Amino acid sequence: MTTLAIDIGGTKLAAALVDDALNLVERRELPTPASQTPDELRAALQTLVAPLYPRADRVAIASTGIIRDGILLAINPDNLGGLLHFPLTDTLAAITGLPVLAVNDAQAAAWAEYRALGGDYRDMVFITVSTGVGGGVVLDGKLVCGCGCGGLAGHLGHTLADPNGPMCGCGRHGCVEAIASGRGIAAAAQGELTGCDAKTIFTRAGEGDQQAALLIHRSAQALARLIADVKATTDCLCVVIGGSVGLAEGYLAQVETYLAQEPAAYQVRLQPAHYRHDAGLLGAALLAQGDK
Ligand code: ADP
Ligand code: BMX
Ligand code: ZN
Repeated sequence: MTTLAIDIGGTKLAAALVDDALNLVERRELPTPASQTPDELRAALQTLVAPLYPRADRVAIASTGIIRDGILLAINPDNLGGLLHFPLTDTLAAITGLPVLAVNDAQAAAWAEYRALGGDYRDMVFITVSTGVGGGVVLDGKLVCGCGCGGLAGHLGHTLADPNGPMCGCGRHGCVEAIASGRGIAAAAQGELTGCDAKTIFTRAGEGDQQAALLIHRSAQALARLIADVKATTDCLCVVIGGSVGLAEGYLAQVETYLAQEPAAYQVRLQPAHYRHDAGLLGAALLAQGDK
């Protein structure tokens, strides 16, 4: 069977065809539109999948947001141009005429990354540092998705980093996401970095810009503290980091340095996502294959 896998992030949309052996072909990307109404996202998804879906048997979506009954509900609508609610599975079913499965992006990526560990661990946690900060938790070999009514399980980006920190788009002050995410890094930029996105801030840091370097350190420190909390909560032996900020050159090493400053009980093995930027696509495809 061929799966049309789709990854909906706050910055980019990706899609590819995935076969049963998890080979990924014809990967396409488009920017995520920023609009409070669903029409632009629907149109972008249509454009993205049009060349692919005629060769697919089913659709598997890894999407930012809480996925409840096939509907995307943003906990942080700022990550989606203010869009709060999107009928995700119905939209893709209408476009493709195929059966559709949708799960949270970080949960999907967590599953692919857990499988990639090859049975060495019973418990692991995946964290994406991207437009936002997302999380997926695997405990005792099972992906934690919540009770089915809430869908909030694993939303680690909305745990507290600093009660006096910046307002998060979810309505809470000082979430990890408000500080560590790509948007959080960009939002704190001042002076000549005002208006730069996180990618540009990483480039400037590489060129020796002190403010840019501090913004990245602040993100890495918040992430390390979150990881220590994750260790205390789950006692997992491995935390896998993904997302374009998480995978940016030098970032994981900074997180490791900050984590090493925590007491011994909070130390945990950190590694970059095996599937790099495709973890969400492949995790959704695996879940659609019935792997769980
Ligand atoms: P999404 O959130 O849509 O899944 P990404 O994982 O690419 O997408 O994360 C987007 C965020 O990562 C943006 O804030 C962007 O500025 C930042 N980013 C993209 N590429 C890089 C890079 N090479 N280095 C550092 N940050 C990056
Ligand atoms: C936000 C939240 C999570 C998501 C995470 C990473 C929304 C729209 N998204 O915390 O569900 O997993 O961002 O998403 O509320 P990404 O867009 O950075 O990949
Ligand atoms: Zn929040």
